[in-house]
Amino acid sequence: MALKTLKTETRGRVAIVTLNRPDALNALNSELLGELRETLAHFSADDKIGAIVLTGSEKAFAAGADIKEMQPKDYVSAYLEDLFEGWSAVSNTRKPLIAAVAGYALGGGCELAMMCDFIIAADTAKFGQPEITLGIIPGMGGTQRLTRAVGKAKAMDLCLTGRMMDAEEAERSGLVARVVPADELLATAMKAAEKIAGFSLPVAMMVKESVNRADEVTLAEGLRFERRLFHSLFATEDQKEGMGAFIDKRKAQFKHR
Ligand code: CO8
Repeated sequence: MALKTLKTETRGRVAIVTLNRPDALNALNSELLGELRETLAHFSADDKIGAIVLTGSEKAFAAGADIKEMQPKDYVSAYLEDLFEGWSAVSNTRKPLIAAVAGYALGGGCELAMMCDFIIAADTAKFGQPEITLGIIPGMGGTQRLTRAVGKAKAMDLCLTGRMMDAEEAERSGLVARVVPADELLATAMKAAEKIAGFSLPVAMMVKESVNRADEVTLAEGLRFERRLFHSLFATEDQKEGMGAFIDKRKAQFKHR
């Protein structure tokens, strides 16, 4: 497929997907959504890929939903097309997905980063939910995922004032997993992705599924879910191999990669 709004590349078992609308600071329009959905579906189905890195440019991961595309919409069309529902394809991606964020991650850009499994930020990153300044509220999880990530006080502060927070504050608040110098961003994200992609793929996918459950269910339900997945892994060759390799003092060669 010829892509207009994204660039893709594979390095070993890692796919790198780069948002590529430089003239609009990677604003997220429907064309980009279509291409991203197709790209994620493609890499999800590719046995040779074990992890995906989603990134943008030095200046912007993404400066939000495309305001120019959104501005003329009316209530009925937004409701009928279930505007932005299509983005749930990102959070429904089952393979590990890392956001590597430099520059602006605003509105839908911040929400897109939060749909990934974790965020590695450059020290230049700026996160925010400025929708209130446009007369709307976040529409792709900003009031929900951000609140779970940073707590009510900071989520209210960011969503009500529309201010941006820098990478250091984002790490301190629990929104991002690590902050690195901008020129080390992609290498750091790649290293993490390569590490993940070297493990057993079904195990990494179960980790993801189980951690995500923590946001959705009670502690008792979550613990039960985790234990059932845990038990199921004793039916796999990768559990025998992983534990056998430890005992033999050698590197594990997982079959299901
Ligand atoms: N939509 C469309 N175009 C944009 C967007 C955007 N979100 N952001 C930047 N651009 C365009 C600008 O219009 C400009 O285009 P042009 O050169 O044709 O005038 C170009 O990108 C460069 O931008 P600036 O000149 O403004 O660059 P600055 O460096 O001066 O400023 C900022 C950078 C501060 C990031 C500024 O561009 C800005 O404030 N952008 C808008 C940020 C924003 O409000 N984002 C929230 C959008 S609403 C939203 O995301 C709702 C989420 C709902 C779900 C989303 C699902 C995807």
